[in-house]
Amino acid sequence: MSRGLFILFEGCDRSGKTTQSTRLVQALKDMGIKAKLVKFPDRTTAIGKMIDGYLTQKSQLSDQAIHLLFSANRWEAMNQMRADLESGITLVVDRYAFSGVAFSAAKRLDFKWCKSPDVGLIAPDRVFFMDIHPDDAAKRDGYGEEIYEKREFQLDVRAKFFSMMDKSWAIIDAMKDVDLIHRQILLLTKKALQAQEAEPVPIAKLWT
Ligand code: FDM
Repeated sequence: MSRGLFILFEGCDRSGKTTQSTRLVQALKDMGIKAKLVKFPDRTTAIGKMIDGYLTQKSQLSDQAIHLLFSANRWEAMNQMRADLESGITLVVDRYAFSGVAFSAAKRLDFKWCKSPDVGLIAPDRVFFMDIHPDDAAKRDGYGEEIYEKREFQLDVRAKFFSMMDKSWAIIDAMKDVDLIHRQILLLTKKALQAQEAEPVPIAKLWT
């Protein structure tokens, strides 16, 4: 049995990552493919609860401390993610280490320092970058509720994402129709699954 794929959604706030990742999991399941949604930060764990307190501005933490908590929140999920991938489950992940680096580096923390705690995490096989200009994102429902939802900051975050892209990334125009985006992403995912079937690639490590 071949392993599952690690499909990642990244992007700025309110770009539709959650909508599209949820729809992708459902579509894969409908096709009989084992799939699971994973979301970072995972606010349900003890570390996740500390992150939630910070994001909703109930508690304060230094930039370095919150950065390391976000990373720890990924590391605590690694054993389960590896087990799932090895048992043939495709993981559809909503945000990951690229968000970690983009947001902290936009706060002017050193780029290399930001990457280091996430070195060695499981690497995604395919990344969908939901691209939206922060001015368009700001018009969407609920924008501005959390600490990072400010225009200049989001512009900087977007630039940081662009600086980390490689050939495993696809830039998705998040202003397009939701169904259209879904079909585009499903097609790209099917291609990735077929490629993995034809020529299996082992699970890789991030930034090594
Ligand atoms: N965020 C998310 C970070 O700053 N670092 C990280 O490592 C991750 C995973 O947390 F503003 C930020 C990005 C976003 C906020 O994310 C919460 P969601 O997707 O809105 O829950």
